Amino acid sequence: MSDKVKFNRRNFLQILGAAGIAAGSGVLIPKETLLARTEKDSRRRGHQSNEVKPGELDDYYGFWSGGHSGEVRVIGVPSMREIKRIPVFNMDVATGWGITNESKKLLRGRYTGDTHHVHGSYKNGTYDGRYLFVNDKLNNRVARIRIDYMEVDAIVDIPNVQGLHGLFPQRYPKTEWVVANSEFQVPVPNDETNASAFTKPKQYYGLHTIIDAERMSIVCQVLVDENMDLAATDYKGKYSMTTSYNTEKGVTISEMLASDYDYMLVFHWGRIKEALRKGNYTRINGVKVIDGRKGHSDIVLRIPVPKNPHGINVSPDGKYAICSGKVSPTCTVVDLDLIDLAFEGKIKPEECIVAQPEIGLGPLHTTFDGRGNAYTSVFIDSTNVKWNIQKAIEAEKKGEEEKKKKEYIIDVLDIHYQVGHIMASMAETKEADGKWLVSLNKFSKDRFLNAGPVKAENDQLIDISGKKLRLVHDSPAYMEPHDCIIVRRDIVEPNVKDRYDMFEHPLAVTESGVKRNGKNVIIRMTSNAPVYGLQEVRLKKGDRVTLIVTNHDEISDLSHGVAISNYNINFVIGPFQTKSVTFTADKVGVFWVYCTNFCHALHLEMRMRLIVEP
Ligand code: RUQ
Ligand code: CUA
Ligand code: CA
Repeated sequence: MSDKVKFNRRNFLQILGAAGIAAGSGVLIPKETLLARTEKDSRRRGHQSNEVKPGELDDYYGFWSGGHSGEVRVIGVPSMREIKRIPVFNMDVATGWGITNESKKLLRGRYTGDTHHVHGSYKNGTYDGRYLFVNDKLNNRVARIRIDYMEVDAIVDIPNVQGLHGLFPQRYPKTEWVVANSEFQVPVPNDETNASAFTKPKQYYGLHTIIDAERMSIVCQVLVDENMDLAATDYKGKYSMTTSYNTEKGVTISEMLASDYDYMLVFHWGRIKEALRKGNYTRINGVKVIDGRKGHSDIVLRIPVPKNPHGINVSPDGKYAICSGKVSPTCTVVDLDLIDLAFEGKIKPEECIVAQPEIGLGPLHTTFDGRGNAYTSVFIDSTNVKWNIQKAIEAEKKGEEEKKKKEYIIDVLDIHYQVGHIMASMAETKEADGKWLVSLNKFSKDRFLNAGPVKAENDQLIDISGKKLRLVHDSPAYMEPHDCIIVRRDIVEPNVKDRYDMFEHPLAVTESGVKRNGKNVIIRMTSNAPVYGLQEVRLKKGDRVTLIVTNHDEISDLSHGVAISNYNINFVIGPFQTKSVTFTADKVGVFWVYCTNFCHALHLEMRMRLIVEP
């Protein structure tokens, strides 16, 4: 490219940038300017107004897991506008995810998933804006999304488990490990070598999997008797934790509810590392499995928690882990500073519990405002309950009479209806800012136009900047968003790129052309609005064809589509992106390859022919 062209392009991009069109490139807008702009945008809206006017941008990036849609969504907060869907475990024809060779390599034939928990990578207890991690409860995988492209770059299979559910990254000093829990107990290994265990549920186990976040490979698994539901890590890099609701090893509902107490489990990372060093593990399906069962090692601490607890969340000051009771109307507050003493046997595990405030019927998840308050979602009552952690601890100390007054409860907000997860802005970090809270309600019933028996869900936005909770917005959500995180814009935005690094893809095409080797044909093609680098390609029936396309348009947002008529091939390439697809030319005739993404006044003319001869 000549200097002259480069110069002109810069100018053009700067003009776009000034007009607010090319926002999102760290190259063009320095971080300071972004922060100032965030503040200006929210000031213009007035104090805690959720209105985001045309031309203004949201203060937060919300990352939503998509549940059984298998995807992750990007939602602007506080506008609650859906900005993007990131295909993860699902096929997405709009982008070509699951159709191109690149995505097929990651998905390996499995196009359904169930994303529950999406979390960001951390540095020193707050998000570093590099990655998101998300679980697949269905096919037992963990995917990593790189934030610069908002695209999945790695998927790791988790063997030996089922119901891969709770997931949480290490928060301190940075995310080297990500932990993921198995909610369903199964025989380990779960194959013909262990068939005698199939009908003996007492020989079913759960596994706490530790994943190397950089390599996206498995470090080890810790075997326990219990099932494991949600996951959390502390703010010191010492422990991961989980709740278990099936300590009974039941296989029916009534068996899982038999006991009045289940556990919060704490995993001692120092001792896990020691076991790995000393070789205290067995290999099962290629993975190092450490025995963490009761009486077999001192790696796991079991704190009794009343009846089938669900969520586990750590307060932003790092002091407390809060287990939400589900079947019990309480939340259990565990003092994390006491965990070491319990591991050393100096106090009993139950002595780590400092409060058990009564919250309501069916507490599921708890989030925080960074001002000492907790917010718990209560499923059966359909409420969000704001309560003060310190007041709950004081009431516990003073005894039953004081507890009954429930002075720790600050406000109760009715929501519509049946809330699952609840999340406040930046609440999973030490920078929790107590501005917005989203209540992810499973039922919407009559809140939106009736669109048939299967209805949208209802994500409600709540202002938590004052003493009382103030409901400000309802948004229908396509099923089934499960959990979310709300991340300050200045952490994410400077990392987001407007174009791909062209040569990151080893097959990037710089010159269009066709190469034949017997029946194997490689078509290399560029795209530049409004033309492809080739006008026609001649093929023979039965040819094995690989089509590689690189988009040479670098203007922000100038993407092209590549769709091959009647060949079931459809994908999109962003600026400087390369994608490829391999197929057999099994249909004879003339087939138009056309652009699906409106890119130019002559977008409709952007097409070429594949001529497949008999
Ligand atoms: S769980 S509604 Cu899959 Cu996150 Cu609690
Ligand atoms: Cu290229 Cu439309
Ligand atoms: Ca139970």
